[in-house]
Amino acid sequence: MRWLAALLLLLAPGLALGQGLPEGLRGTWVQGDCASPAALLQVTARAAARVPAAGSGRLLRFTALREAGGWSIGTARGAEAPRLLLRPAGEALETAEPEAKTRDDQLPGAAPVARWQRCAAVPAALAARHGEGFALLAALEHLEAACAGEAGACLGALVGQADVSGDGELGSAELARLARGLGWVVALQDGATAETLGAATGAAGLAGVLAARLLVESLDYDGNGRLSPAELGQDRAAVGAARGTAAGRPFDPALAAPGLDALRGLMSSLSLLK
Ligand SMILES: [Ca+2]
Ligand SMILES: [Ca+2]
Repeated sequence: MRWLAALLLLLAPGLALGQGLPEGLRGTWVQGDCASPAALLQVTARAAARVPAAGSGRLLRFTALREAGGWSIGTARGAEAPRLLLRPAGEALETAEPEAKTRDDQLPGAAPVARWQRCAAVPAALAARHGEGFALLAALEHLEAACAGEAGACLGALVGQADVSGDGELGSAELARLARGLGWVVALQDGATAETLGAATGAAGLAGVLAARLLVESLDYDGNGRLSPAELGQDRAAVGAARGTAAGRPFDPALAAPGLDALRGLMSSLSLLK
């Protein structure tokens, strides 16, 4: 259940962050040698994922962004509202992860500044281990934009993001890839180390293959072996539209978005066997 709880938190509505992080900061960054990186950093419009060769990784999905002192400062959800500072340094990128107690007007405080470079390619083993997670991280941002409204648009966007073959539908391999990416993102959000991240995504991959096959079996109404957006939404897209009106709880229109509910339902299906 912890996996599911983490997934639902991941899909909780965030705030609109304007333009997001500057384009020049986004993409894949490497710490150390390109052939043998000490860590990878993936920066998207509204998130940053740091995956070291050893030790704990970190995923921050920002709920607030601002510029100060030459830094872009992202603040993420969490008990201590963790922050990440990023700034360009010539061709390189510099980051700092300030301690929770550092005041906003004293950033980055005593936090060490890490330096990152672009590489023409990352080692194949690392690309294989993290590529699907990086792709899902970016896809989530597209989905959040599309899923604030009605379910049809949300499921269409999901197919658009996950459709590797380009036929406009999702087969079981594409759904399994989605499950592996989800497993990676959820594990990293949970503070996985480089070692446990591999195990977690491996487990999510195995469960994802089974869950993806079950999902295709359950919803493939025309029997072509793939799921169209309409099949994904059949009888299910409108479920949950009445959420968020319980007494004493502020109504949050984003939380009640049928698109988001449809997405949560589908992603939960992919994690049922975890
Ligand atoms: Ca496809
Ligand atoms: Ca079908």
